[in-house]
Amino acid sequence: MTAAATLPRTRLEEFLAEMLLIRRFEEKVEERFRAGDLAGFLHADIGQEAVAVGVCRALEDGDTIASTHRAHGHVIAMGTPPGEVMAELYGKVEGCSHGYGGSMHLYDVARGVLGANAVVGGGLPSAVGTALAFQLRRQPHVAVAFFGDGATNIGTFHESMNMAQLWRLPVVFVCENNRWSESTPQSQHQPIRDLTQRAVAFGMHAAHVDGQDVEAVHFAAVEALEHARSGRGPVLLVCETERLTGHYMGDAQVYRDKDELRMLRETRDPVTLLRKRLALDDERWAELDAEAQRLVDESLAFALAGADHEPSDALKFIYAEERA
Ligand SMILES: Cc1ncc(C[n+]2csc(CCOP(=O)(O)OP(=O)(O)O)c2C)c(N)n1
Ligand SMILES: [Mg+2]
Repeated sequence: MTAAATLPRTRLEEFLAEMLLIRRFEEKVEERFRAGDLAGFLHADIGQEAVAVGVCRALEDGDTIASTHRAHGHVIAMGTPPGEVMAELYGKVEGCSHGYGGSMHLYDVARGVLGANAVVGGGLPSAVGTALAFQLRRQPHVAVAFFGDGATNIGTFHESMNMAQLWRLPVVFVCENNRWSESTPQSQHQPIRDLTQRAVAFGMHAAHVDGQDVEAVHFAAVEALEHARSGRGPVLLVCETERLTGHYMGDAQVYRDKDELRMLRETRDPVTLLRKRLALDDERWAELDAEAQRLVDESLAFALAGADHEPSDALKFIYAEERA
């Protein structure tokens, strides 16, 4: 990337529209959760939208992602219709995982979404396996794994990094460093702050980017993907980001400094930062916001009109052997 590289304004407006869609989607999910419609644990990616959009918009056809428990934004950024994601949260047949998965098990294989993962670090080995398949089949694709700072403490992270570098697999490991693992701050769960240091042990190429700047994320992702695609091996891309909400919906965040959180919301919100940078007037902003809201309302209507499973469907897709 050259220092002067910039994206055209129209492209940045597209990115803003997509980040806004994810933001409004998450807010609607939270509203429906609080109303008692949605069960289980739901993790919003409010504050991390620029990572999802900046990276996913850099992918090419045939590239794949493996996601985490905080997956809604990644999947929407991959092009899965928001209605199919919402329907999945409602357990409907029309959901992207046909209602069998829910929030932490979103799949859309046709669009390259090879699964969200409730198990922290679960997506990394899956991305490495996908990349090995690409390499063996001589396909020019790259597998991306998203994960958080907490996941870099997990065995599968180190095993995946090791094997990917050893075999020079086309993988980009995207760390969303929000400096929290549930209610545990980074200072209490890992001894280093610069997570690119994790790559040193494997001799892996690493890069570092401000995860609140969607353009910077995008250029860093383009560069990392090109590195991996051209056979030069995997890349660890660390995005410094902010979790501007609770770990899960309903988390009162009693463990968090309220003034700091307020300050982060005022200064590090990726949607506001891009809106300011584009100097959008109120009218244009209102237009973009109304469109995002319309798509979210439509997604909810789609989910609510969806079909519930029959009780007998519970036995579908079970691969256990039946013995007489
Ligand atoms: C193997 C495993 N250990 C613990 C958990 C419980 N858990 C769920 S999310 C989470 C925090 C993960 O932090 P991070 O990877 O930084 O992601 P973030 O939530 O910040 O996006 C933990 C510990 C889990 N789901 N899986
Ligand atoms: Mg984290």
